[in-house]
Amino acid sequence: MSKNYKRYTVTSALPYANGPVHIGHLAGVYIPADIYVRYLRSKGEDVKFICGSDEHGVPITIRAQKEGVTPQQVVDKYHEIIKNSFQEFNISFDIYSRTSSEIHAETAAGFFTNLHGKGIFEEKTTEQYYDEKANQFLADRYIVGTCPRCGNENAYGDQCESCGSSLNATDLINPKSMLSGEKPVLKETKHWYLPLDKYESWLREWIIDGHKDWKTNVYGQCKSWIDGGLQPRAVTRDLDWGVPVPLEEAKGKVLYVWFDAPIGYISATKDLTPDWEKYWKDEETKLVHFIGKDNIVFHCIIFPVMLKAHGDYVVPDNVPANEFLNLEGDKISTSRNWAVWLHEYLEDFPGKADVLRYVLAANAPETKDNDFTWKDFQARNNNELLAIFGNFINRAVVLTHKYYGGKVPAKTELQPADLVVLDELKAFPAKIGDLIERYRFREALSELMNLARLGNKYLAETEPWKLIKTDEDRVKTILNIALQIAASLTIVAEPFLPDTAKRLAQMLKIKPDTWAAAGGQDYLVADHQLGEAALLFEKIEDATVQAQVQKLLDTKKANQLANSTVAPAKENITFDDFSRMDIRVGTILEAEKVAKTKKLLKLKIDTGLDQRTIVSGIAEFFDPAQIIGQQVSVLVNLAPREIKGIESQGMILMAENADGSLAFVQPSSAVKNGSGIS
Ligand code: B3M
Ligand code: ZN
Repeated sequence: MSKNYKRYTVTSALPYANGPVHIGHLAGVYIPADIYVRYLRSKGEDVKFICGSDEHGVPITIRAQKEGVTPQQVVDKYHEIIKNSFQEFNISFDIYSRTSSEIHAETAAGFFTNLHGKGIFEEKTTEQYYDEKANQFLADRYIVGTCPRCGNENAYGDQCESCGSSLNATDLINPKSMLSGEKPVLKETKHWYLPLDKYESWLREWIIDGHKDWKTNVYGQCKSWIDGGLQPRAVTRDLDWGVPVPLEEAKGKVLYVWFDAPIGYISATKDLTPDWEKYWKDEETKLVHFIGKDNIVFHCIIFPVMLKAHGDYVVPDNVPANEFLNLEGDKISTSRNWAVWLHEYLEDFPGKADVLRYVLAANAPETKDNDFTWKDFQARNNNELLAIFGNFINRAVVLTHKYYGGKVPAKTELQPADLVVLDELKAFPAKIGDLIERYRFREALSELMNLARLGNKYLAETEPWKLIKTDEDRVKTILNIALQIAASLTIVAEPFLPDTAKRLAQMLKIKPDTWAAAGGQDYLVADHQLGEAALLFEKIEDATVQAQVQKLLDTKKANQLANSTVAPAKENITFDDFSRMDIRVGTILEAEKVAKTKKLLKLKIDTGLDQRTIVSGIAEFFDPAQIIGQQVSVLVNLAPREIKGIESQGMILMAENADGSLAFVQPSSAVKNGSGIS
């Protein structure tokens, strides 16, 4: 189904403005989209690259409530942070808009009105949970209760994060409102539904028969949704944050965030240009959505059904969704702070946006989930960007300065080896471009590196630094050809490494040219004066990446502390059971480590009754010298036990922190040794 298109509308998922963006976002969505768009522009195509913040939905209101601010304040804050991060990584949107804007509210409401006028929606009254104290219906995320599958007491109304089951709020045992803590009641409410089921045969024809070209992960998910039987979906919600439903009888209701967010692509285009309609309504426009795999159903089924129902719009030609990127073997998580945040990366690696772009594109989770590790980051910088790309450019430019004052020497007679290299050079742009057009960005990037490798190898094999004494004509040809490769790199590297391409072009003193110029053997004319040689990449040291790994280890530790649960209560005992324990206050008189053990201290304690020896597993947390003189609580009538050959006569009571560290249980002011504890 390849069509001849005249223009492109490329969208990338609108990030929720409830937190900053991290490497997972970049690798999965924004870098692939940016590579694609920069390539199209370089080809001279008419393309609009659309994005913006998704500012509605429950995640935003929950964050607002947690921070004690309004939803608008939350989105204002994160919209700016996200927008800046994208700018710093050179994601070249034509517009970065937002869904809390006026133009969006109008567009989304207008879209709803259009479908409503056509009689598309089904209206249904159902029972939903309602918080009588807070006087509002509860979104699924606002209800917690016990998961009927696994017993987790903190499952949400839509999902249990413990066992991963997706739930209905009414499945929860002991549901509680997160607003008031009260038990919610069921109450009738009316909503508007998009009848996906009525579009099944169209979807089958359009996707199952018509889009076998889509990525297998995308096609497979669509097929399983369609085969599983589509249900009408409510497109309205009882919430006060969102685009109001434009109907008199729907006062207090808003459009469901997944109804309004994709319309955000349209309103952002309107925000960009008065000429927006041709980017959405003309059959010669190719619409492509870049998203992560969790958004497939919305972009391949629900939004296309909306567009189809409206009737004036084109539907996507492709939705090249990616899988997920993990971080050092664990799922990236905003709530657990398990992420490399873009704004933090640039604080630690100023000027190195391209390095991260490179590593993330090389590792993009195109066909399966992938892992980002700092070690790989370092290796790719040092062994690929620096050793291959940077080294090649540096050699070519430095030698030209050394032998020819930085002027491009003219080619002389070409030898067979030169012709092979020039042929290869010529073939690269089409090879790279073809991979980009098929959304195979990793392979495209590795072909780009192969072009740098070609140059590196050519110089290594021809050794102009040796020939300069014997065969100057050869040296001229060799450097000329090497510089032609370097010049082509300014073009074909640009979609992947825009900063680097720019710096390289400055070094070669050439203006950025179009894709068609790449591969040419006379792109740089003889006598053209180059600029000064400069290093494109620098080595990343072990200590630098170790510091990043340490940062993650600290996060992990903090999470363990925060998540470690308090041990469940033990069975009840009688007062008699308790009073059989004889607990006294004593003072530590002596303390020493027990030889050949890590954890044990041998203590001499004055219990008021006697002086006795107690062996205690506290050596990891206390320095023997520091604890002498401290008062402690001692269970004195515990039967003596032999520990490492020492008779231990009783036990010291300790409080254990969540991380396993220990503290003495002691009276808040000094008391007489032997005082009873009861
Ligand atoms: N904000 C979900 C997400 O960030 C959602 C995407 C909207 S795209 C129209 O994963
Ligand atoms: Zn569960």
